[in-house]
Amino acid sequence: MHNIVKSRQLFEKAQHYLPGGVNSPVRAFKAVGGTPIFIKAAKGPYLYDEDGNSYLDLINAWGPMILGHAHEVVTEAVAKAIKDSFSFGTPHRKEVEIATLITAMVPSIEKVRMVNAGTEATMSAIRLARGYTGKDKIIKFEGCYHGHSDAFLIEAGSGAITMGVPSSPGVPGGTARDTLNASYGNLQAVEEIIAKNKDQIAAIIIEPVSGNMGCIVPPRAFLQGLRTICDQEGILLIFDEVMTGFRLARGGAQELFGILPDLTTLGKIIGGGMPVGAYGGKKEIMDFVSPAGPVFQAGTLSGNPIAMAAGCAMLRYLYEHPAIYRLLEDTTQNIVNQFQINMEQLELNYTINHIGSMFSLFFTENEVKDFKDAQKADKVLFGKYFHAMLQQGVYWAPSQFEVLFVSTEITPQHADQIAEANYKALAAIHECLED
Ligand code: KE4
Repeated sequence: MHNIVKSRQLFEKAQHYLPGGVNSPVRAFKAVGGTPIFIKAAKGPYLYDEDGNSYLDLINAWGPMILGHAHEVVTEAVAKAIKDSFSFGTPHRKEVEIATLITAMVPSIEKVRMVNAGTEATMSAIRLARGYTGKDKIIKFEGCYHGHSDAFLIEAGSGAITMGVPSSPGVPGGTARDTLNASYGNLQAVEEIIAKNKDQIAAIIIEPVSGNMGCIVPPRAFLQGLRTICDQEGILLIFDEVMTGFRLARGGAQELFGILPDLTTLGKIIGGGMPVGAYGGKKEIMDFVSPAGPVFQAGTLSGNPIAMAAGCAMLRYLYEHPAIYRLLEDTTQNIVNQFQINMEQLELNYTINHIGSMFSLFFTENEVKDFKDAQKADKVLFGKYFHAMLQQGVYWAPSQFEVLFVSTEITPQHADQIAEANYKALAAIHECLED
């Protein structure tokens, strides 16, 4: 067991002042048990904790750190911007620069509004869709996560017509009525919901590749089917690319699949690690947003100069170095290939889903195509695996229902280290480590 005394002390104190000792639930290790590790610094592919342990990072701050930690392109841009103060509350040139980059990179975005988090982006995109169409209901998919605004904290009710029910106290029943749930990948379910709610649906929102029930890549035909049905029914198609944006390609999943949504929500990578989100799409829709149009949305720190400096540096680098996406894909394929070899040697057959630099190892031998499949994974075994990897210096996501993100700083040597840790962890939790 590596020494985590300082993390334990800090967590003990944190729980007196912060709910659960954290500022975002998944960080508390509830799904895997044990004490969350307090990270002190990070550089390249490594996290360094308060007790001097180092870890190869496969979370990368839940996606943003695609270039690894403290990449000089981003740190230098922030260091320069800080000299000019932190926030003006006025228009400034970097807002124009980042908007120009986003519209150049994301195929469907003609105009964009900068906000401060993915949640703010999706919440605003839904309000815009409702304002633009004059309709109230939305369709989301079980297992997809779009941030914590009320409209999304709704799970499929037991009712056959998938009437939503709040998945958190504090979400009013009235809100739940307007959120309908379908299962991921099931176009027929969407068609049935639309038929039962004719001319009442403003938008369908989806993670075009799921990352929040683990990695699930839907058939392209499913996404194309959503595009077609939205065109037929006057429904706006919203791709929530907070995770996949700038991650799967410069233009995200919509570039990879060649399917254009009406609105796109963005986050994570867009801020280079700083608090930034955005929503954007066709001009005629985005011009409904205040002050150009009647749909109100605002934010004191939206377009903050320091965050824009980080985001501009990150996006400009990705725009100018498209070859990194092939590098990320090759690194991820290398890791997945070695994991498969490990499982063959250990006579295990767990499911790995991956695309680009996103992957998940599900502790189930079934294929994982939707949330119900993902829920069949053995979460206890996952928890043991998580800690076995942590002990070997690999920081895995502390939940079976998360995805791993590979950064450009993971070299073939690091991939070998991760694969070796994976072998030992699988062997240990199955107690079949050869002598
Ligand atoms: P934020 O408000 O956390 O910036 O973004 C919400 C969000 C929206 N849409 C998608 C597809 C997302 O993945 C997220 C946030 N993702 C989680 C990871 N599962 C963030 C980690 C956390 O909640 O601490």
